[in-house]
Amino acid sequence: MPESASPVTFPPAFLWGAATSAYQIEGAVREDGRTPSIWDTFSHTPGKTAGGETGDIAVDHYHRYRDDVALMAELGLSAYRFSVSWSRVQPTGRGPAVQRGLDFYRHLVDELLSHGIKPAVTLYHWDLPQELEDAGGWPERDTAFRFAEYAQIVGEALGDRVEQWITLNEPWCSAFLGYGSGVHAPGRTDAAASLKAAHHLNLAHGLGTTALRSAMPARNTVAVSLNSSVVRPLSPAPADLAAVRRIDNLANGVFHGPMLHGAYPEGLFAETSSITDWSYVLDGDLAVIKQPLDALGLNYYTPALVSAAEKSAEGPRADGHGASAFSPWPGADGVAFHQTPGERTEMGWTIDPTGLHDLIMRYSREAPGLPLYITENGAAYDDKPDPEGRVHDPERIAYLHGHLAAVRGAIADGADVRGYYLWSLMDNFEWAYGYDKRFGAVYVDYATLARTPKSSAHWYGQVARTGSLPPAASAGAA
Ligand code: PNW
Repeated sequence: MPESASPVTFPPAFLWGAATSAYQIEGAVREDGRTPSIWDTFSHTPGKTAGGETGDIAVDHYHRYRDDVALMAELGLSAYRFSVSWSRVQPTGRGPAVQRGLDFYRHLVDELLSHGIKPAVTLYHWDLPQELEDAGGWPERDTAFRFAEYAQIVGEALGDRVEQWITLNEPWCSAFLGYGSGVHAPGRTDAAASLKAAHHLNLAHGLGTTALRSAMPARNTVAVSLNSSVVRPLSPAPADLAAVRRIDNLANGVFHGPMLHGAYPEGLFAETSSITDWSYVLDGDLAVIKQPLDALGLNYYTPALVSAAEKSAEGPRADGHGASAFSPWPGADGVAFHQTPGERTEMGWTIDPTGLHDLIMRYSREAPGLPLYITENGAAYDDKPDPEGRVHDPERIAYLHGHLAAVRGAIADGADVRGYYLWSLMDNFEWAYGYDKRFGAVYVDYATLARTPKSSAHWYGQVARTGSLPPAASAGAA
């Protein structure tokens, strides 16, 4: 066998997981005391999601979690990342916890552990209790303190059996898609509010990390999952490099700056001074936000390609973040987004595994010594069962193969990557896109809610069981 065809082996303790989030899979939105989150309200508002679709039923994981865990075990996964629905646990976003809400997650965790699957809990994957939004939402400082209280409650309830904790998932999406471009809940389009939200999400991460640590055994680990962008210049011209720096501040530095270094990135305040004066960054906040972390989660799908522009085009922006006349990039009107050349997935996102390698190496330098996890990576395709009911998705296998090879390459280059969570375990509610975009390794028939592992699920399970990547040539054939 030629050298290039030999399998690529991963470190023995490497975690092979899949990821989901509460609102995207659970359904059962009115059961056991749960109250609406901003995503219930948003998805029930006409015109906000494709076809008016909602997470009311989603894939009914709330009632099918036992079967779903059995399926994960059958496939051979060693880890599972899921999120807790805040309004299931604290219906008003404050005050005492609802025991039945906590029980669901306790049962889920016990089921995972009994199958030898390591749970990783995300506390916040975008579903703010509606009552807290009504009180001002993330632009309101108090929301960060409410999050810390919620973190304490969940930490106390599950800290004896869950070791891996993630405070926030992709705060960039919460702040800038939720309050800036408005394509995500709560659908506000207010640039100043989006920056205020970003600061209070940072504060929530810091306060939440401290609360978790006080509530749990010291052996547990706390991390955050960032959808840190790989931002590339259209040309090496100084103006394009300046555009990269500007977007890098708004995509990455605005979160990792305070969280990892205790400071907002240089230039950010000046670049956004026409929008906000940042007076809500109070003395002591940055020390609260910069908590020692045990790991960093990186979510990666596609890189961004930018250049300097006279003035950004009117109307919907072609930067891959959904159609909105409002930008999710406050103060960056002088930046144009371009389509990265190459093959794309069903989301229109260009497939570029070198971006994942670059992202890992960047954070290896940004946070030396901090273990990294790829907490999301995956692709949407227009999967359809064949006449025998089997679902063949060679494109997804090729995508996963390329990105896992990039992870392995980064490890060879010295990065400390400890695990990989495929997005997603199964097809689910893809936010504003509804059920149209299928990210799952497992196919869901939305008429019956039956689950069928796609060929990529079998392929990935084999990788997980063996801890090694087969030659690329066999990828499509699995
Ligand atoms: C992430 N963007 O969402 C989320 O964490 C998942 O819940 C989601 O299903 C998955 O990726 C696929 O979309 C993102 O516009 C949504 O840059 C939008 C963007 C990035 C991530």
